[in-house]
Amino acid sequence: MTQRRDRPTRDTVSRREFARLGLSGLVAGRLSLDTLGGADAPAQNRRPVPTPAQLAWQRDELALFLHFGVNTFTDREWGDGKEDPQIFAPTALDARQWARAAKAAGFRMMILTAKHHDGFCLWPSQVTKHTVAASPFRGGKGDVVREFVDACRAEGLKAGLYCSPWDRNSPVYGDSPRYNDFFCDQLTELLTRYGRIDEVWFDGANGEGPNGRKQQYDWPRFWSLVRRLQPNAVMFSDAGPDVRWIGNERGSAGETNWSTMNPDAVPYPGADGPGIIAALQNGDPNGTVWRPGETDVSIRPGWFYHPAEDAKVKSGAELLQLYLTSVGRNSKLLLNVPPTRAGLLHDTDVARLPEIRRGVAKLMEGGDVLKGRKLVWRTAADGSIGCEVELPRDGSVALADLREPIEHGQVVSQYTVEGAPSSAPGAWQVLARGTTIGYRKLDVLTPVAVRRLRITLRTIAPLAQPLQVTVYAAVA
Ligand code: FUL
Repeated sequence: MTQRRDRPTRDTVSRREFARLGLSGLVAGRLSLDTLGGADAPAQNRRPVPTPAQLAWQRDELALFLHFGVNTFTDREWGDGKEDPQIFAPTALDARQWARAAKAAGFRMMILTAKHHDGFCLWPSQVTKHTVAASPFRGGKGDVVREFVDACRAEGLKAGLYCSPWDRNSPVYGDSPRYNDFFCDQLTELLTRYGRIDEVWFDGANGEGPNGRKQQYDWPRFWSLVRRLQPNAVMFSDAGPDVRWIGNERGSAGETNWSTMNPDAVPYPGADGPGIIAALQNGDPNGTVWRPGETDVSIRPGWFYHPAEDAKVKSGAELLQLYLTSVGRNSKLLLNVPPTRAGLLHDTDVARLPEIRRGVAKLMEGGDVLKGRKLVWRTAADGSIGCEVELPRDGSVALADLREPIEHGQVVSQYTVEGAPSSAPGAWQVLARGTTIGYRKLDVLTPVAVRRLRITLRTIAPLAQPLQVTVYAAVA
């Protein structure tokens, strides 16, 4: 998520000590970031489970990411903070167009870069002049965050905000306590002016300020503030606390993807070191907190709009693949579609978005071969759990959709889907196999004619409720 991963020094305190310190702003650099675990550490012998907000976040499956700001007008990916606000001049900005495109394609939330690393604020912040109020947009009276949130509400979408802690414009960046105050003031504006916000998105980029000093972020303070101002929002970062980065920007969650995490594995956003990416990709079956992975990827090569990339928008087939490697691997897809200089989503991108749903529907068009069947699960002597079903006729199957009852936690560590034809009932052939399932595991199946299906699982703790299994027939 970030290219700047230097490790600030830090000390740790216990969870109890943090609770005692409460929301104090005086604790910069003193707290371990795992003290704010999203779903709190489970009672002994109980595995972590999602909070209602984490569960809703996961079930939404698709969110649209919008990178928009001065970079849109300079054709850059990272601004240096010296941009003249006058360059921010979208001519036809229409946030409803963004929201309509998202909604029509099945997206449930949009997340806007209210502030990127260049420090330019898309809302009229009172704590800096480097904002939309100093731009020609709507005669200096505009507020892109307001228009964005209003558009979300009008289309029934949830709203999320990205506020970059790295700020290359702020004169106090690097003067750690002062910048932390400044950043909290900005968060307070964003989280009190616009009604309900469902996700707050933090990247971990961390540079030096004009004083030559590296900024020490007070993450516990930021997170406490967000929790207090928007208790229903999930917070995203490399280190959660509610939702973790999936470890790459290619759109690919780990094939093994536990929603539980060991919070020490990624102690703060932007942490670097051996094992961090693997921990983000795979989670940890023995993790003490529920911290599912979010997969962020752009529909174009860059995060911001660049005219030169108009012919490089991902194809429908590529977008379907992203869905399968994110949602289909127990993650959530946060797909970036950057507004143009006009302030609109590009026609090509808008036309591609519905391809995700179309592609999924096509994989499912043969219908569920198990529809109306009650699966009977048996535990074998070796501890595995299995079920076997006879289908009405021979035919090949296209897709398996397996789901664990994650409101009770995640426990499946291995599974196999096998099929056998009526001509050779004992000749089981593997159609798909994998490790974790979680919220949802989607597998495109080996296309062979089968009459019987067998599903076998291994779990690391008892399943609270049976697995939900849907297997779609292939269409000839
Ligand atoms: C990263 C940033 O550096 C990129 O510019 C982009 O915003 C990406 C989603 O997160 O940390």
